[in-house]
Amino acid sequence: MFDKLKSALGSLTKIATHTTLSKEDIDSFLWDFEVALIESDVASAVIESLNSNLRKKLVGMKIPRSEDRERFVLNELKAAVRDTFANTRHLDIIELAKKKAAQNRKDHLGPFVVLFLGINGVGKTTTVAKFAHLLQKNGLTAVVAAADTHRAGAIEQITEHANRLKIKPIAQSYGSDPAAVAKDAQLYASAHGVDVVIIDTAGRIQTSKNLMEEMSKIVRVVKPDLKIFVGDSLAGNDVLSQAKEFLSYTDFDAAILTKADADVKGGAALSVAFITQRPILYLGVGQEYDDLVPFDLDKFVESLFEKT
Ligand SMILES: Nc1nc2c(ncn2[C@@H]2O[C@H](COP(=O)(O)OP(=O)(O)OP(=O)(O)O)[C@@H](O)[C@H]2O)c(=O)[nH]1
Ligand SMILES: [Mg+2]
Repeated sequence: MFDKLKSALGSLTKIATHTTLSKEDIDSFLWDFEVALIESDVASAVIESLNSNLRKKLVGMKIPRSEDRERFVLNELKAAVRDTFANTRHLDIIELAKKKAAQNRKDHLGPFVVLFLGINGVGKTTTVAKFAHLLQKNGLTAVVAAADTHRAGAIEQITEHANRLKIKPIAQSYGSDPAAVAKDAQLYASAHGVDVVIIDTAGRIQTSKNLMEEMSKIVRVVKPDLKIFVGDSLAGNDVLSQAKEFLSYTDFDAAILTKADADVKGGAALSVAFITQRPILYLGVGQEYDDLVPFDLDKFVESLFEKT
């Protein structure tokens, strides 16, 4: 991942031999940096903003004599990239679920409700199943709501996952109101002391606007504790327009990017985090239930600058 970026970095550390970084020093590096980011599928809006942040921060910067030049420049660069994501707050979803479950056991406040959103085929249903499995590994109980009542086979697909995971699927028939299915699941979980409700939703109905309105309705009816956008790492710039649209209709809290096992470039995570200023919680890295790994932005930024 980001091999080009690592070589671009070499061009900066080599030129940083004087005490003050000049515009020329920075320009030659930023050109390489930009090419590396483009080749890594980072969105152009993200690249422009990153570059302008870096330029503002680095031009005219004095390198203290006592400092190791390369280390100094590297640290400033990392800080500038990290600043770009300053509003992306850290979110420990398992901790949140555990807290609500503990409260629920005491005060019967109802289950922790997590809504999954995203367009068709990105991996929502698979991620719902992986997430249920993760909750189980953390000692939490869950039900899944089959709130994709549109696509043929969707109810059977989530039911099959639920059966394999030994959790209860809450389903109605095709064509029924997804918000009602989600509400049903919430009531079932409340009545049976289940910790978490996970809602699987449709990815396509007649129009994108219909889909967004359907999602907004589910949000109004069940008031989820957490709304998670699911995007496909391989979708390039499309994932950004999807993220923006879902953000404006549902104001989701966080994102999960799937198919990162095939995403060698790594730009999607950077772009989605930047554009939405929402944390990336996990990456899907395969089709097995355990193939959901935490995403750590700090570590990711570090990895951009690792030397090969
Ligand atoms: N390699 C890989 N494949 C994945 C991953 N996540 C999902 N898939 C595959 O992507 C395909 C679509 O996954 P689904 O979970 O059905 O996607 P969806 O978003 O629910 O699709 P709709 O129900 O049509 O909206 C399936 O073949 C999954 O096995 C992942 O992290 N890595
Ligand atoms: Mg699905």
